[in-house]
Amino acid sequence: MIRLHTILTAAVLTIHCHAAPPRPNIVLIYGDDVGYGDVGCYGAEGVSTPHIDGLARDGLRFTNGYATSATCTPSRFSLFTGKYAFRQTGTGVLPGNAALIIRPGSATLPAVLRDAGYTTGAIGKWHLGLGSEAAPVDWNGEIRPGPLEIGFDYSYIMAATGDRVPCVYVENRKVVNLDHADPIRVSYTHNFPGEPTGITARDSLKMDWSHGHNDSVVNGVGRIGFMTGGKAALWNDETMAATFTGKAEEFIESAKDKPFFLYFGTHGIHVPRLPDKRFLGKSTMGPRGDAIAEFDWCVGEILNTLDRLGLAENTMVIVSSDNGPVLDDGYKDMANEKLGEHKPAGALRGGKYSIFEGGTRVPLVVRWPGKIEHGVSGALVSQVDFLATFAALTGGKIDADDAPDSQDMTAALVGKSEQGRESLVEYKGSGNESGLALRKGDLLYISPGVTREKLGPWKFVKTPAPGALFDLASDPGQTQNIAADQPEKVKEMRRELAGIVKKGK
Ligand code: NG6
Ligand code: CA
Repeated sequence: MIRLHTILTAAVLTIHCHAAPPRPNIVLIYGDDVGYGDVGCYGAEGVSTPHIDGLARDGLRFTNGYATSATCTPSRFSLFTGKYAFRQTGTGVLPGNAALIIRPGSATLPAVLRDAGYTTGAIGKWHLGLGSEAAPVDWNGEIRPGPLEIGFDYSYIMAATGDRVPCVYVENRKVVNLDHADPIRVSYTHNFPGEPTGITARDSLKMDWSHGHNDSVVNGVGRIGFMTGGKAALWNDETMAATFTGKAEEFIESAKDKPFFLYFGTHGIHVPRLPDKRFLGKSTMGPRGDAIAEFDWCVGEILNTLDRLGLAENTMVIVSSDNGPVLDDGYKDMANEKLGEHKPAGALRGGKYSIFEGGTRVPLVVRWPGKIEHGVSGALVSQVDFLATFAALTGGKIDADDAPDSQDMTAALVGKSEQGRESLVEYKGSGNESGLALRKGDLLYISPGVTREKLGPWKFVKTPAPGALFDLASDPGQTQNIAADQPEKVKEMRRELAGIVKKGK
């Protein structure tokens, strides 16, 4: 009798286990401007990234993983909405006082996971706007709509970028450490009386600017845009990585009893590159390389936290980036001069802002112990797929109209298949429909237009009609435009790209 009971219990348990396998926590560590060649396991020189390399060793490293766009805002827009950013105007690089560009209540990545029972957190870089056109943000009041209105349970963010005002952290709907006797005001058109700028106070700057970045001075650094007030709330660039990482760890700790999703958008390695003093000299490349070392430290801290809490086994950790690399992006931080042998985009042509491969092909490393195959995968995957993929992994629901460009890439992401997407669209990220490319298999078609190449000083390159064609298998550096040899292929891919663009209309 006892034996039978034991067997029955075991059988029930087995059935139960099959019916509801534990759903993984998902931690997405999203670097800023980290190029395809910027981490050790992708060939970096002059800096080591042991934590990301370890993650790749224990997981899967993708050689054809893509951000959707070559700048931040459109890439994050696509990541959260499952929609290519060229489908919506106004998704180019946003100022720090822009309105939220994602519709509250829509089926976003965090909303779908939250509805599936996940606790969702957004820590770090936001850059998707806050407030609405009708009710612009008052930084001294309740800041909404924002992350909490598009599906996050908790947020601790910077509004835009490290080089844009307002230079304060926003926790849920409030500026952190705000003294109401010293209200914050922000403008992208005019300075406030008596406030120094990067031009008037240039001699006092701790890091000089090379282009732009000469409006308000915060923490000794010229920024884009003007602000006044909020002195007690101003951030410190040097402690930003530790601040965000600490908040990410607190979130994991508080959310650990239910499945959770953490979007951790690091500021590293965007400008201004002012890593904590512990990282100075950790690379041979000056601030840009030291910021890579700091970014790797952030990854290590998150992995340690998962280990400490016994969560590593059932957590899918993803490390990637929002767009390709850039050297001098407006501050004199010696990024060009101290580069040495390091190739920020690896063998790829172009980088941030460019329609060439270096703009959107980025590091993508995924670890989920025991659940995914180890190694290197050449499957073609895009971050626009995370919504459909994570929905499939977690039992989240999306309707046919939601996330129109997102495909379920679970099999590719866990290494069960080398078969990723058949094709994907790459985008310069200019906020309109110009600067698109279609990758299909190993072929890449680039539409006519002008784009940047080189990592600086930039060179502008024109692609004449009917566009350029490259074979990325034999020519990853895109040195040979084979459009003239394959006019039929060009026509076919041009037509296909036009069809994808039209699909959303
Ligand atoms: C550019 C800024 C650059 C960076 C970029 C956005 C100037 C001269 N350049 O306009 O420094 O902030 O916008 O970067 O102002 S992103 O990674 O957020 O897309
Ligand atoms: Ca970026």
